[in-house]
Amino acid sequence: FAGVAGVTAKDFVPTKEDYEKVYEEIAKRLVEFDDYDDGSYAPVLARLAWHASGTYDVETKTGGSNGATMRFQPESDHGANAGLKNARDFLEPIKEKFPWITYSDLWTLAGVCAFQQMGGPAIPWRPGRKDGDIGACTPDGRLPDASKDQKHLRAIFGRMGFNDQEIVALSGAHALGRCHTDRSGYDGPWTFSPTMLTNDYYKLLLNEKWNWRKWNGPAQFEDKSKALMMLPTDMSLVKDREFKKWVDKYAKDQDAFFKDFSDVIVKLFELGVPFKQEERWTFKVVE
Ligand code: ZEM
Repeated sequence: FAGVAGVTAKDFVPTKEDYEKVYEEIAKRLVEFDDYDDGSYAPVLARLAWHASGTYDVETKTGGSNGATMRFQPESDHGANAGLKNARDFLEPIKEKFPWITYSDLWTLAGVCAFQQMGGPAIPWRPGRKDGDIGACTPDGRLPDASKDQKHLRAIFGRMGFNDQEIVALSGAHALGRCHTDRSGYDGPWTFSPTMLTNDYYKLLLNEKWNWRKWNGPAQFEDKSKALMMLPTDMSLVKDREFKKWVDKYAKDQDAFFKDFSDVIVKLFELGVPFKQEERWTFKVVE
C-alpha cells in the first residue's frame, strides 16, 4: 500500500500507530485552520461525531456511527445536520491522505481528537466501523429537538440506551461551540470558553439568571450580559429534579464530570458497532 512496499490496499492492516498518525494529522489541521468560528473546527467536529452516532435505535439496531450514512442525502439534509458539511469537508484531506480508514472510524476518531485537544479527558477509542450505503440512511427525527423538554430528552436518549445521568453528562458538551442562525436558527455560545471543555455549562446553568430572549428567532434563553445562551432542552436539565441532581454534581466536581463524560462518549461512539477488536486505545494529546 502507499509507501509500504509490496502491500496492497486490500491486505493493509492498520495498527495503533497508523491510527495515531491520523489523530495527529487531525490535531495538526485543527491548529492550522484557526480562522473558523471561535478559532477552531473542534466543536463542529465533535458535533459531527455525535450526530453520526446519536441516530442509534436499540430496538431495531439501526443507525449509530457504523455506516457514516450522513455522507448521503437525505441524511446530510436533515435539519439537525445543517452546518456539518464544514466538519466533513475539513476531514476530507485526511481521508485522502489515509484512504484505508473508513469514514465512520474517521468521524468518531475526529470527535475523540476534538474533545481531547480542547482540554477534555482521555477518550479511549477502537476501530472497526464499516461504511454503509445510502440504503442505511436513518429517518429524520432521531436527533433531539432543542425546542422540547425533559420528556423528549428521555425519549430520544432512551432510544439510544442512555439513562438520566448519562443524558446530563453528555449535555456538558454544550460547554463547546455555539449556535448559528443559519444552521439551527438559534444564536450564540453557551460559555465564555467555547473551545475549552470545562464544567462551566453546569455552573452557568445553576448560577446565572436565565431569561427568555426577546427576538424574532426561535425561543431561547439569555443571561444578564446577553452574551450567552441556553436552549429550552438545556433549561430542562435544571427544571427536572432528577436531571438537576447530576447538574449539581458536575457543577461542583469537574473530575467527576470528566470521568463520566469520557465513559459516556465511549458508549455513544460505539453504539451498534459490531467490533472485532476488544482493546481500546488512548491517543496522546498533541501539544
Ligand atoms: Zn448539541 N446542539 N444538542 N450536543 N452540540 C448544538 C450545537 C452543538 C442539541 C442541540 O439542539 C444543539 C448534544 C446534545 C444536544 C454539540 C454537542 C452535543 C446546536 C447548535 C443545537 C441547536 C447548532 C448550530 O446552530 O450550529 C440538543 C437539543 C441536545 C440534546 C441534549 C450532545 C450529546 C453533544 C455531544 C456529546 C456541539 C459540540 C455543538 C457546537 C457545534 C458548533 O458548530 O459549534
